[in-house]
Amino acid sequence: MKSGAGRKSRVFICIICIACMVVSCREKDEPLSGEASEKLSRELSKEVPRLILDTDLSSDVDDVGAVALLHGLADQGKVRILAMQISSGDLWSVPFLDALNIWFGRPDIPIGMVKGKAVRHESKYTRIISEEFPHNSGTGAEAPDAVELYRRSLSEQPDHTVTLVTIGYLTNLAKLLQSEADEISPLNGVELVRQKVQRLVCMGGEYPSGREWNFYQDSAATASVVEQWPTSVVFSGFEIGKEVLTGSGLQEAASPHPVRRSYELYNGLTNRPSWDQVAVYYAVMTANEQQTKLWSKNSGRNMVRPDGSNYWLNKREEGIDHAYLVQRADTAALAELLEELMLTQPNSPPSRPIGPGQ
Ligand SMILES: [Ca+2]
Repeated sequence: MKSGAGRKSRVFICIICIACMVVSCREKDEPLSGEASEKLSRELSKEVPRLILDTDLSSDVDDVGAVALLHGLADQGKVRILAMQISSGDLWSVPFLDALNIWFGRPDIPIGMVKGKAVRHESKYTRIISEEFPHNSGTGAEAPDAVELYRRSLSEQPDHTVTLVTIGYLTNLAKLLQSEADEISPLNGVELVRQKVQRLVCMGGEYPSGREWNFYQDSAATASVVEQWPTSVVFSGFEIGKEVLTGSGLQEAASPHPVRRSYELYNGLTNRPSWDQVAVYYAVMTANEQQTKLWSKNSGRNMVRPDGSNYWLNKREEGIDHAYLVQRADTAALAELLEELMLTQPNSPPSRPIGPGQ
């Protein structure tokens, strides 16, 4: 019995060894079929798009919808959020944004704050929600400088991989371009953007011409960014989001819910244009090479006047890669699609409302 069992064990070990050799030979000697190799290569190269959001989350409420929508797309694995930046001088914007990120299960997203001279408007909701929902931030006065956070976040990324989306004033981006080499990166702002950023998606301006809020609030910054940005820029104009109405559907969201609460405080849970949601949705979906049929692009050059108004030149120019969106989608269908993402529910929302700074 003993010897029989030993022989069985030896046979079993031999079978295992032969199986290993066969597998090993196949791995070394037999190339994958063309189709399998292509699939493997596709999977290895599949990279979730990296994104930084710059928002004036304070005066209007579409920024709140855009943040909710961005988290919804991140939940679907379509985007990786590297950082968020506040361009509004409202110091409550930071704890409010932190409360949103915690609510949606991403408490570690770093938040930068515009420093120095900044555009500031009263908000109907940032302070109230910062006091009603849990967050881990002090006010914006204690938050990192947005420019420093930009430089740090960008310098850590592979070249030409980052999508920047701005849905507010261009103050932070102008300062980023003006930034000098430092201990974070030997590159100045323009060089750093050229090396790390794939493209900028900008909600701002009106096309082919007009005068729009984000552009004229800090018109010097706008002119500087539009003139100097060293990579591709896609502009989503006032005329695009104006007719895409969302927000009233948040009445369906269970309360308490910070996005529902924001719309409640802003306009009593009625509809509002979706300027910022359109820009974020476009940026993420096209980074995933999807949904491009919803818009077409008109290439040329964006020109900004000192008063923040803008006009479009249809001719292409060397070194300028500007385009603005032209909507092709049915407006009501697009609104429905965006609002569904704004209704994203976190997997496990924080259960107890607590005060600021806790
Ligand atoms: Ca905005």
